[in-house]
Amino acid sequence: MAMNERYEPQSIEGKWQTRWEQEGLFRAGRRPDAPKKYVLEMLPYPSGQMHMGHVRNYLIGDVYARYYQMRGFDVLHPMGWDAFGLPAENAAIKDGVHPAIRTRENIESFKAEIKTLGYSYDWTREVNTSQPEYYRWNQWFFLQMLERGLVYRRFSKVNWCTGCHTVIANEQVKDGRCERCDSEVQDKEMPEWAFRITKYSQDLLDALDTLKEWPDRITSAQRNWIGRSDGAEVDFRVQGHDAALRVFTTRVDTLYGCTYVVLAPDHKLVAQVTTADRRADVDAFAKKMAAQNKTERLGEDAEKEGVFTGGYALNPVTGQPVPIWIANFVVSDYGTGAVMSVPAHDARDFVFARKYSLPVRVVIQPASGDKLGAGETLDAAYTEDGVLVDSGDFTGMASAEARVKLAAKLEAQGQGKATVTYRQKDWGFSRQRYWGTPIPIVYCEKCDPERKGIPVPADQLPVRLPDIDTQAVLTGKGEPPLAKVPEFVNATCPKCGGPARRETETMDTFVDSCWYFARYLSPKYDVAPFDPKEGKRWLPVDIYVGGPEHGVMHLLYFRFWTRVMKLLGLSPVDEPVTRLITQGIVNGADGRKMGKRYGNGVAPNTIVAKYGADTARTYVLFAGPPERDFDWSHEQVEGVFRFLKRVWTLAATHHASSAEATYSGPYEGKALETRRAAHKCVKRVTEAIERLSFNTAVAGVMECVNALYAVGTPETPAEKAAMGEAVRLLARILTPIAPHIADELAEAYGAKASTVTEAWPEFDPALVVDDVIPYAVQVNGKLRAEVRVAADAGEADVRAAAEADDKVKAALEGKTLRKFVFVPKRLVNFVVG
Ligand code: ANZ
Ligand code: ZN
Repeated sequence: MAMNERYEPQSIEGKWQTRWEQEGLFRAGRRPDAPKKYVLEMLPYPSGQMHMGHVRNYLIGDVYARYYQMRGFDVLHPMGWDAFGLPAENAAIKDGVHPAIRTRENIESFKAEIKTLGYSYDWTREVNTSQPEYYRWNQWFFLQMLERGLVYRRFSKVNWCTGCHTVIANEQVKDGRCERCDSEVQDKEMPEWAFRITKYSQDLLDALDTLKEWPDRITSAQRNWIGRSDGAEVDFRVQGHDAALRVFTTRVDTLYGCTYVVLAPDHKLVAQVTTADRRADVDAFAKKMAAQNKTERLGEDAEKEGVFTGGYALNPVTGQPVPIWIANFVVSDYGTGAVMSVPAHDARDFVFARKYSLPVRVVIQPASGDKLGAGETLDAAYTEDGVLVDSGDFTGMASAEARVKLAAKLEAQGQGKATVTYRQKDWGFSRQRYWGTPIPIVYCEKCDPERKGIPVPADQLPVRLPDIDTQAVLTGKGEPPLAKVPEFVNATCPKCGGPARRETETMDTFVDSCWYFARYLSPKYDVAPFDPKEGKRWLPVDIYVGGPEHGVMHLLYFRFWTRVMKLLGLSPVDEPVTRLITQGIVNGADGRKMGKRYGNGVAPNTIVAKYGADTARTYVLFAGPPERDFDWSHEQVEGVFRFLKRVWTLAATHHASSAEATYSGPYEGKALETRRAAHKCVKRVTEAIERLSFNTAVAGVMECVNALYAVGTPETPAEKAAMGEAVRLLARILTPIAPHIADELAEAYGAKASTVTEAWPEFDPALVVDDVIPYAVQVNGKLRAEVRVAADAGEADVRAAAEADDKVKAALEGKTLRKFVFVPKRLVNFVVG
C-alpha cells in the first residue's frame, strides 16, 4: 500500500476511530482467560464543552488502557456521565430549559468531542447517573443502609447557600461563601438525612496505610479530614446545680492548670449555669454568634471573644471552683462542645486569659530542666509535653504517663475516661433541589406522626423524578422544587394504604459517584446495582485518574461506599482503587489556570481541527509529568505537530525501499545503528510509561526519530530491512500516545490489524547496551570534564582519555599527582597537591 507523502491527520483519524469501534477493539471481556486491568478516569459532569483538563485526565488513563491491552491484559476502560447536579438546574432557573433536555444535549456534544480524541473507551458500558435505571440503585442502597442504621434522619445545623437555595457540604464553603456561586452561606437548623460514615472513621483511617499507590498528599488529606484525636473526657460538677459539664481534652495531664472552662455559645447547659445578673450579656453574645457563619467565626485570625456566665464548675481533681465562660472559638459539634482552659499550656487559652484577666497557672515544666516563670510573668503558653508540677500526686510525672494515669483515676472516680474523638462528621446528603435522585421515603400522619419517614418498599423502586413545568417549578425560591409537584408529592402510605406525602428532597450527587465504577461492570443488570460475579472479575479498579481536588469528598465517600457494598455481599473488596493518579492542572499560556475566568482557554476541538488528535494528545503528554501543572505553549504544539510530520515523512520517504524489505542478518554499520536506535527507544518508552513519565516517553521517541534521520537513506538490504523494522517498532510504541498515526504507519508497513491488538514490542537486550559510556572526570573532587570511552575500556585507557582532555590538562598543569581514583563505568578523580 502506497503512502501519501503529506501527513494529513484529518484524513486518517476519523477512519481509524470508526474502525476501532466497528471491530470492538476496546470491549472489555475479549480475553476472559487473561489477567485483568481496570483503568478508570473520574466521570465528567457533562458541561457543554470539554476543556484541556478533561483531555489530560482521559489521556493518562488512555495511555495505560492501550499499553496494558498490548501487554496482553483484558482491559476495562469505561466512560459515563455524572449527569445530575446543580449547574443544569441553575441554568434552568435562568433560562427555563429543562435540566433533562440540557443534560441530554450536553452529553451529546461532550461525547462527540471526546470521540474526536481517539480514546479507547468501551462505549457499550456507558452509564448516565440521571437515568432511572441508574438512580433506582441509589434508592436501593438508601433502603439497605436505612435498615442497617447507616442512614438516619437528624436535626442539624447545616450550611445554607443563599444563592443555590440548598444545603451544601462543609467542604464547599470557602470563607463563608459558596464555592460554586459565591453567595453568602448561613447556618440553618433543619432536618436532614445523613449517612453514618463515622461508623467507619477508624477503618477508613487504618486502611490508608494499605493504599501504597496513592499520592501522599491525598492520604494525608484524608488522615487530617478524619482527624483522630486521642484524649479524655472529664466531668466538672456545676457548683450549686445537680449537673455536670463534660469537656474533651487531649491534654488531661494539664488538668491541675485549668483555671476556667468554656462552653460553646449554643451548649445546652448555658441557660442553666448563667446567673441572673449575667443573663443579658450572655444572651446578647449567644445571639451574635448564632448570626455569624461558623467558618468565619472559627477562622484562625478571628479575634477570640467571650463572656462570663456567672456560674462556676468544680475541678474534679482539686475541687477548686473555676468560672464558666462562653466563647466564639468553642464549637458545639466537636468533642463535647465544652473545653477546660489551661492558659499556661494552650496558645488560644493564653490569649483569652490575658485579654480577660483570668488566672494562669503553670503545671508543666520543660523536661530539659529550663524553668518557666510563674503564671503572671509568662509571655507565651508552653505547649509541649514536659514534667508535671503543682499537680498533687502526679507531680514529677512525665506528661505521657500522667495522661494515662489521670484518665484512669478519673474513671475510677466516675468522673471521666480516656476517649477518642474524630473530626469527621456524618455525611448529610439531602438537598432541596430537583435534579437529583428522589429519596424513597413517604410521610404518613397516621402511621408516622413523628415524621421519621416510612421507606418506600424496594419493589416500588424507582421513585421516578417527575417531569415538570420547568418555569413553574424551578424558580429558585421557596420550598424544594418537588414540593410544588402535586402528582409527585401525593402518594399512598405503604403501611396503611392511606394518603401520604413523599419526601421532596433529593440526594447529594456525590452519592451517584460513590459506586458508578461498579455499575460499569454490568450496566444493564437489573436485579442488583451490579453483578457480583463481575465484581470478582474486575474489582478493585487498578488505576484511577482524576483531579486532586476530590481528595476528601468523592475519594473518601467512595471508600466508605465500597465498604457498604462489601457488607451487602456485592463487592469482594474493601478498597475501590489500587493506584490513584492525580493529574496536574493545565494552565493557560499566562500561567493561570486555564478557563473562562481568565479568558485564557484553548478549546480542544480547535486544536484537533487544526492539527489532529494525535498532536493534541502527544503535546499534552509531552508538556510535563502527569502529576504536575503545566503552562500551555502554542509553540510547543507547533513543535509536536512538526515532530509527527517528521515521523510521517521518515516512513513515507523510505516506504518504497523498506516497507517490504527482508534480510536475515548479520547487521553492521548503518543497519546496526538503525536497529540500535529503535530498540533503545522501545526500552526507554517502556520504562517511562511504567513510571508515569509520559513526557520522557515522548522525548524518547523524538530522539529516536532524530537518530533515524541521522543514519540517512538505507541502501543495502540490511539497511532497508532495519529501517522497515524501525518504523514498525515506532508505530507500536506510538500506539498509546498517538494511536491514529501509529495505525496508519503500521498498516503502510504491512500490519493487517490495529497496533493495539499487537503485543507491546520487546527490545533486544544486545542492541541497547551502550558500547560507549561517559566518565565524569574530577580533579580534587571537582568535575572538570566528561569523556566518552568504550564500555569495556580499562583503567589505563580511561585515564589516558581523561588526561588528553584540554580542561583536565589545564587543571593538572604544574601539580603533583597524589592519587588516581578509578570507579569503573562512572568516574575518575585526580587527587593533586
Ligand atoms: C485542655 C487543653 C490543654 C487542650 C492544653 C489543649 C492543650 P484536637 O487535637 O483538635 O482534637 N477543644 C476540645 N473541644 C473543643 C471544641 N468543641 N471547640 C474548640 N476547642 C475544643 O484538639 C483538642 C483540644 O481542643 C482539646 O484539648 C481542647 O483543648 C480543645 F494545654 O483541652 B484542650
Ligand atoms: Zn400510613
